Formats: sequence, C-alpha cells, structure tokens
Amino acid sequence: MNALLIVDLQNDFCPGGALPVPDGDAIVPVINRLVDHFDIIIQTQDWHPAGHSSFASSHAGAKPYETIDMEYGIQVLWPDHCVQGSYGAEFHPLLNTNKTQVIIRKGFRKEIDSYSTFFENDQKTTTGLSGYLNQRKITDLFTVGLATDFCVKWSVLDGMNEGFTMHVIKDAVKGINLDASVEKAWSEMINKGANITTSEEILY
Ligand code: VGL
Ligand code: ZN
Repeated sequence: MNALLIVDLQNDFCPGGALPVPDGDAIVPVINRLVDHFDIIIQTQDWHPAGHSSFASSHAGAKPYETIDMEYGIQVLWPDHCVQGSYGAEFHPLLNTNKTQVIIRKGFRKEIDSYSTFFENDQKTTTGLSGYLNQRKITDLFTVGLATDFCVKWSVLDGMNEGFTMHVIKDAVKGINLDASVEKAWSEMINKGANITTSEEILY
C-alpha cells in the first residue's frame, strides 16, 4: 500500500519565513498534483515550543547555522522557527491539506530536536509513525517536501531502517544546503537504497 508523505511544507521554510529554503514554495503546485493522485496522505509539521534547544537564541553567544554538541550528538542551531501556534508553523496557504489523514508533529520536546518523521534526533524517541503505517499496512512512502538535506533525508533513512520502501520524488523536494549538504543527502539516500523518482513518472 502506498502513501504520500509531505514533510514540513510550512511558512517558515518558504521564502519570507524564518528559516527559508531557497525556492521552497516552488514545489507546492507539484505536490498538489500528487495529492490528487494518492489515496493516503500523511503530513509532518515541525512544531517547536518557544525557547527550543535547536534555536541559536537559546544558547548564549551562538549564531544560527553554527553547530554545538548536544547530549545526543552534533546539532545545527537554527533561527527561531515553526513555533507552536505561529503563522510560520502553519502549512503553506496554497498547499491542499484537505485529503491529509494524519499529521505527525515533531520537535515539540524542548530539549531535543527531531528531523526525522520516525525518530527524534537521539535516534531513540519514536514519533509513533511506524506503528501507524504498520497498522494501516502501508509499505511504500513517497516522500516530498522540505528540506531535502534535513527532515526529508532523515525521514527517508529512518524509514528504510524501519523496513519501509522509501521513494523520493526529486522534483517535489528542496534543500537548505549547508556545506554541500544537499549533494551529500542524495548520496546517503541513494546508497542506502532509496528509490528516486519524479512526479512525471508517477502522474503520467
Ligand atoms: C528542518 C531544520 C530545522 C526541516 C526542521 O524541516 O528540514 N530543518 N527544523
Ligand atoms: Zn525545526
């Protein structure tokens, strides 16, 4: 059984937002066509409390896009973004969310960030998505959204670790790109066995 997974298509990740992905909004029309095509739609929503530990503003002297050592490993520090209840945390206004059956919120624990839709950044704390997919007999996730090199990549890698067949629709994702991280993300996903496809292959 197939499902479409739309990762973090939120205002703060689009141009004009707090942590803009270059051209992040350009994929919205493509994703809307895919929404028409799939029967099961799952969305994720980055959903941080104010003062979240992934925000540079929570660490004295730190600047956005620097990295620090957290208990669970290296963490990039971000501008404040996707604060619970804010406009920036809302889905892009042109994204068709009507068919979405479940929304997985992540990053809501102040002390830990969560890129992946399956596990938080300690690689242990679960979001519950695997259980949902297994109970609904969903085997294949077609992944789209933001950002290729962070939340998309980690969702795809973890999804394969969890036994799902992960597809990435390459014209329906966009990356942040810190130190060539987009290129690295593609090779990590491909090397692990992700299936790279296009919206054209799926729709026509
Ligand atoms: C993301 C950085 C911080 C993402 C979320 O959606 O890729 N990136 N929070
Ligand atoms: Zn975040």
